[in-house]
Amino acid sequence: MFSKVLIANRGEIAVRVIRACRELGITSVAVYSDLDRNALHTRLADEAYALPGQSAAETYLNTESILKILEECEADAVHPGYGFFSENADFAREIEKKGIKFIGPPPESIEVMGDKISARQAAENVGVLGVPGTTELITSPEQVHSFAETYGYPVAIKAAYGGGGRGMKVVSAPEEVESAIDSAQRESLAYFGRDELYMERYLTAPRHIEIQILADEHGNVIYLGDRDCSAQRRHQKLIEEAPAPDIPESIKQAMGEAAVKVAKGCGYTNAGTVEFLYEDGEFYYLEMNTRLQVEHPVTELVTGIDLVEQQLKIADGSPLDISQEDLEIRGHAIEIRINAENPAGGSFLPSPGKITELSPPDGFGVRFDSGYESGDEISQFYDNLIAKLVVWGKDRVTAINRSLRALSELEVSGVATTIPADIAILEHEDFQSCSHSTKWVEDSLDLSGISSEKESSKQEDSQSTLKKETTVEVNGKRFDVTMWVPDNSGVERNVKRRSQGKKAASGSGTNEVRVPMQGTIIKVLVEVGDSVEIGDPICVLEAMKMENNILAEKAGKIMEIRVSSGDSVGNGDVVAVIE
Ligand code: MV4
Repeated sequence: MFSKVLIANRGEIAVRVIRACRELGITSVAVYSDLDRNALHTRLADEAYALPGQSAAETYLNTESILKILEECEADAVHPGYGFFSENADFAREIEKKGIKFIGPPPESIEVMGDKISARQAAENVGVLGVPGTTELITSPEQVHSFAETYGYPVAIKAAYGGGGRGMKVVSAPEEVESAIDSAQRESLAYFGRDELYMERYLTAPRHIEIQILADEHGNVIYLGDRDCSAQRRHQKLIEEAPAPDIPESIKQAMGEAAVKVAKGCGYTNAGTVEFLYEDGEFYYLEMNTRLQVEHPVTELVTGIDLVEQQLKIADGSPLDISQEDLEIRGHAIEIRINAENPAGGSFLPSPGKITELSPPDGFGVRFDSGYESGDEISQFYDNLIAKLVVWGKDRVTAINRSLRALSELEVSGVATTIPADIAILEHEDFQSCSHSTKWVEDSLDLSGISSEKESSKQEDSQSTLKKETTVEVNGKRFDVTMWVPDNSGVERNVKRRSQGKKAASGSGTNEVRVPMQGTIIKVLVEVGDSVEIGDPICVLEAMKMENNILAEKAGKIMEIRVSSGDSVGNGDVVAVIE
């Protein structure tokens, strides 16, 4: 086995590989940019070397810097993680020229799959078919017109060197073709430096199913079941699961066998993923990803196989120690991506900044792969994936409920996150009944009611607490209540609410007095202009057959009252504003 592995990556995937190395007794070497000098992966690795600079191009995408470190540290292999150099044939060649093992497929396989036309051809050569389409370059609009006469509209015009949906245009009528070709070419040239195009019939509501494969360097290839990654927006996946639910076993087996054929056909080795679209009982080959994927843990949880350990063993020349017949899929796994993005209104705006508090969930069936800890900074320069919550359950319903339970324990403060969108998906009846597709989050999921403010941590804004005594009435019975409330008069305080799905209005609370649950206002106890102290009752909310006093969370003057007696209010609604 290798004695030292350099991990040419950062964040949670670098951490994932470092952990696997440690378990196998391999010395791990991290590389880190200026911004990552104290990052989790830098701290966890046995050795760490600086990549001077900030941007990805200056650091994690700087071949020269990485090659220099390789000479210095004397690693015998490089794990590229995902993104960055993971699917770069030139980088793999540079590494291997130095006699260092690239933990991934041969450069030739990366090249075949990197060009989507040759990838389509490679699959066709072994009898695996994509969506009806062409492997010839589009040179004129007439080609698209005549293709559409046979197969009908819509037609997808795709960039041969595209990725992540870039350079793909969908046309629904002949008059749209010319300008779609132009814009697909422009986009592809801008992003990938090449502008070759091809086309396929466009499927309007497919599911995205992918097959994990492992191939050793002795000709053995197996598939490790399937994953469904249909819950995505703008080609960024939000939630993935294994096995893909509600697909006939015969189809899954056929997809698995097709994936193995494709891998064998291109001389593939190491871990890889073959992507398919599934619609109306048919599946179609889409492309092959020649790297370890973000969502690999869901496959690990249902197969019990450590994919990074397998990658290291395969790269070291070992034959596969698992056979297709021995492989068993057990239970159901769900991965929830926690990105530093604000999903409010479906916008998913990046929310870089300092994570003031990160408190991971725990318990049976819960795994938390994080690239960060409390106090770490999410930089605008890199991918904003904070962590992946990966949950196992005996079946899909258990896994969904466990995911929601774990999300209710998870606390992230300081940056906005995708958590409210993740909850909205998991709680949605379409997701639960598997009637979603790759278009569903963007076209059908209503994210207008959700918000994810940059919450600040409790420790930071509650320097001290005040003991307050008051009385409340519950069901007509009087109780004395003692409260310890934050003594932060004048300091902005954020109210944190967890696990409230669509209504996760984790408000920038501060001046706003909000109700914690749905109900009816039965009495308003203050008037505009009144001065209130922390803990003073503002109004009485009747909810779940009980009367609840809604209290002021800061001292000040009542500036606004937004409700009156008899009003119905929802979870998180503002009843008054204090200044
Ligand atoms: C398609 C398609 C429908 N029909 N091709 C998007 C990214 C690129 N890698 C391939 N993509 C698609 N190709 C045909 N012929 C729909 C998509 C697609 C998609 C695919 C997988 C996961 C999410 C997606 C979201 C939108 C569109």
